[in-house]
Amino acid sequence: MARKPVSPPVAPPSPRTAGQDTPLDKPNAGRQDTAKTSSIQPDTMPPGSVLTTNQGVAVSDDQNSLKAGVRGPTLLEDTLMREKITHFDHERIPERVVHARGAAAHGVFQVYEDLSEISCAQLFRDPKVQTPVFVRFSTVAGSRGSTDTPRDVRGFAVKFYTQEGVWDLVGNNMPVFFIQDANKFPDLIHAVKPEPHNEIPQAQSAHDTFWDFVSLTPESTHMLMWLMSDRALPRSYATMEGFGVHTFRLVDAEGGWRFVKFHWKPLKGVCSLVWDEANLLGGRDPDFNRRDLWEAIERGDFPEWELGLQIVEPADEHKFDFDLLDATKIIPEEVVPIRKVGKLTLNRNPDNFFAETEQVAFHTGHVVPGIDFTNDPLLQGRLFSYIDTQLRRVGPNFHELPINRSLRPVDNNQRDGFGRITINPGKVSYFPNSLGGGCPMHSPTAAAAFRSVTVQEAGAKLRQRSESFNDHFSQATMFWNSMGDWEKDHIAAAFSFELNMVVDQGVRNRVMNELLCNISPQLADMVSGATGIEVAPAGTAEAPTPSAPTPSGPLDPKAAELRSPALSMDKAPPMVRGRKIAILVGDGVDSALVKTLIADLTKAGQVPELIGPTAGAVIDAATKPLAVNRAAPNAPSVIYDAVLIPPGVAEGLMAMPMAQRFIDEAFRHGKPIIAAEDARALFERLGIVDAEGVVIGDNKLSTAMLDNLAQHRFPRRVSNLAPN
Ligand code: HDE
Repeated sequence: MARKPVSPPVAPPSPRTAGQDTPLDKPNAGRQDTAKTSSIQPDTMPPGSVLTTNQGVAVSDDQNSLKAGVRGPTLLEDTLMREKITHFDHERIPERVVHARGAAAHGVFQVYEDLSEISCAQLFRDPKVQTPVFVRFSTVAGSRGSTDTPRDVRGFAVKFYTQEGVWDLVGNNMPVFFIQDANKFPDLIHAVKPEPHNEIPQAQSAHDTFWDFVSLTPESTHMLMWLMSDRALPRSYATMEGFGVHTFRLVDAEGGWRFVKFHWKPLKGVCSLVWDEANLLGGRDPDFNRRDLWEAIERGDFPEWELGLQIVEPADEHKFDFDLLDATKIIPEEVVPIRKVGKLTLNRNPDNFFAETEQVAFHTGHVVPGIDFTNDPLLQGRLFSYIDTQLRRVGPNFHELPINRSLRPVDNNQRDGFGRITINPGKVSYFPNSLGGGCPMHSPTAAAAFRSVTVQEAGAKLRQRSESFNDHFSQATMFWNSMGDWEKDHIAAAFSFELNMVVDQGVRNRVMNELLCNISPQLADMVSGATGIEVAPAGTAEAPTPSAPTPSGPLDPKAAELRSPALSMDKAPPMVRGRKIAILVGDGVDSALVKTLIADLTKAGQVPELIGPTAGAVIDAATKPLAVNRAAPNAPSVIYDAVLIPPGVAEGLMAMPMAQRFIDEAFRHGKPIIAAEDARALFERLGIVDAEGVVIGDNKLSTAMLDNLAQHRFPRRVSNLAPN
């Protein structure tokens, strides 16, 4: 039977408007979501419901190829099959060289107030304007089919569809980067990607080539601290900070400018997974972050971030202990406060992963009037790389794909190329011209067009790094100093885990004695204890190889005092919506209490799920069935944020090793646990009593749970140095 068409037919685009639809137009328009219609005349069918070829010819049998006899060979003449299979064969485009695995969503950005005193960009000027955005989050090292939760940097790329054209803020969830000069990027990525002889390991930095490279690249030290911290294991995209990383410029209407660092501050606070949990999730739910983003948006729990700006006047450029053009440095928030200027809200899931999330093409060079670059040598290289990669990956007309289209109509004399969509009428494709009335012509008002800032640039032509880029350790030390005790434990455990995966003794020693010892003797000792790598007596460490730049060190006494409390995650996040709560149930459960609990938690914006021994139902204390959401074997504890055990089920759980493993894992991962009094014996058997964040004996279950939930995790409870 024919399915009802999902939308009215769409008129073929007029030549002039072809290619001008935007990702904001209702995306279902024109979708060919059809079913088999063999017995019905196409012209009596509603438009859009008949299966056709790509040339619009109706197809009556799409399930059998054309053969010479029912048991005979397939004919070359079967153009229907050949078109279908050829298209299928060409379905893949090259995955991104880095950031291949990602998930994305649509949304809006809006400023709180008129910021025209610092930027003439239209999206910053009018608090009434909602600028549509598309945001793609990603991991860096893994391929497109890898898991969501490896220890890795996360991409945080925002495409703003402003009235003045597209602005891409292509950032990460860490504010610094591994290298200072773009020329090193291919080496960094070759080192961190799976090793080329056997393509192992997938999506991990825990292998020889990565640590070999960074041990010879001391400028990566600060970034390593972020990578080894729990920032590399975000609980969800909605609980991640984002950073533009480089110093950019904001430009006002008069051409005056200031330096700026961009920050995204999540309204849900910053929350991470713990390492063992992230590892298990890799197997139990490889789509963990992607699913979380999708489900949150579907239920209306929209992820939100505030845009923060750190502004530095040009006159203050050289007032810092580091160079503003050095992407391995942050400006501590305590030194230049972050001004929150607007809000980003993600409120719509993509309709098609490939058309939108895969084909979206970001480029640091996509800026609008009011935003400009600096000479950061990493940013300068990116300005070349991103357009190059889009040409290779998506093709020269990538800007015409709906997800990449500018809201402002595009008009220029560029023509043709693979996949051209726009049909440009007329014979004029050059400038200057008189035959086309001089169109398209230069913008009559320079202020409304893109202008690069006027700055004096002069210098000898040379391949050299500025000496102001030489300090590679002070901010790594500052990061360490700013951590809480459990954060330090997690960082040391992460370094230890990674170095224990490294086979080459020379690499292990170099990381210890040339990087860690220059960050903090305490960190070096902790890692030494867990890896057996000896700390060389002062002054005896192997000299850096000649190809590596000379590190600044040993430990600068001034650096040992540096601190930036804002870097620590050791604070309770704001009470957040969307925590997933497992309620373990079995026969004999008090279902009235469970139903009230579910209603209360749902009202509070949380996501409770009932887990039973099998999918289906359990029989409650009043011998009535209570439907469950999932069966225990399909519901590992790692996909939940908290566990609740209502009265009446403990006896059943005692007989279920799987349930006990569930509770034990939740405990080891520091999750809030709350249980009725009758579960006390079960917890005693598991050796879990009197622990932080574990409440046993509250038969009402609700308020303590909510208080505990606000903590997200009880990290001091997590077993640290032994990940398993
Ligand atoms: Fe990227 N980066 N990158 N990068 N990057 C890419 O572009 C590159 C860097 C970042 O969701 C590629 O479309 C160079 C810093 C994100 O589609 C490629 C250098 C930061 C994404 C590329 C850097 C980033 C990319 C691969 C050193 C944080 C994913 C596919 C000069 C500020 C965007 C693509 C998305 C993607 C090159 C360094 C963030 C090859 C040469 C620093 C979030 O063009």
